[in-house]
Amino acid sequence: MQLDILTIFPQMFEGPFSHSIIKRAKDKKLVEINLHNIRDFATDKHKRVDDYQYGGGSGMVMMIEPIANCIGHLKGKNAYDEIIYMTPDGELFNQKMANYFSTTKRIMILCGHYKGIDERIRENYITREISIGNYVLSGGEMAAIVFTDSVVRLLPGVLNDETSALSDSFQDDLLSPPVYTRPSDFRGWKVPEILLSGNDKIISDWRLERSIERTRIRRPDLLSEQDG
Ligand code: 6GU
Repeated sequence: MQLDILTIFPQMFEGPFSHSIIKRAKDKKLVEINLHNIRDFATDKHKRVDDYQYGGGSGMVMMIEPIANCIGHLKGKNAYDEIIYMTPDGELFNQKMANYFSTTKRIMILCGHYKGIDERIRENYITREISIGNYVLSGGEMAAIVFTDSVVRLLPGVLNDETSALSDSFQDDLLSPPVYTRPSDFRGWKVPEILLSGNDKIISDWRLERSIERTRIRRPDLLSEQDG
C-alpha cells in the first residue's frame, strides 16, 4: 500500500511513524508512506499557503494553488483509489472504514489547518472526508496519524500471532475481554482461576462472556448497531 500525506507540518509525523507497528510495516515494505510539504508547492516568493477569507471573518484559509499543485503533481505520477481530507465535519471514522481502506492500493491524505481549506479543493479533488471524533483538533495531522495507524496494522503480514488484529475490540462489534499476565497473585489480587485451568474451551467461553458483558455495560450502542 502507498500513502501520500499532504501537510504543512511533515515533522509532526516523524515520531509516530518511526516506532512500533508502523515502523515494522515500513521496514517490511508492506506500506510506503510519503510526506509532502504543501509549502513546497506555494507559488509566491514568500511560500505563502494561507490567506484571509472572502466575505470577511476571523481565521485564515488554506489557499487553493499550493494544494492543487501538490495534488496535481501526485495525480500525474499515480492513480489514487481515494483522496481523503481530514476534517472535523467529515464522516465519523470507524473500524469498518479502516478495514475498507486497508484493502486499497494507493491513497492520498490531505491535512488541513486554520479555518480549513478553500472549498473548491473539496469540490474538485476530494473523494472522502473523514473526522476521527466529535472534538476539534488544531489540524488534520494527528487525525491522519490515527487513521494511518488503524489502517496499516490491518495490512496482511504487519501483525503476527502475538499482535493479531482478529481479537481487537470493535472488529466483531465487541469490546475485548480483560487480560492478565504473571504473577497470578499480586498482593492478594488474583487472576481469575479459569484462565489458569488449561481448558481452552472453558477459557474461550469465559472470554466471550466477559466481552459481551463488558460491551453491554460500557458500549450498549455497539450491540444494537449491526453495521457500524
Ligand atoms: Cl480529521 N481534523 C481536525 N482538525 N479536528 C478533528 C478531526 C480532524 N477529527 C476530529 N477532530
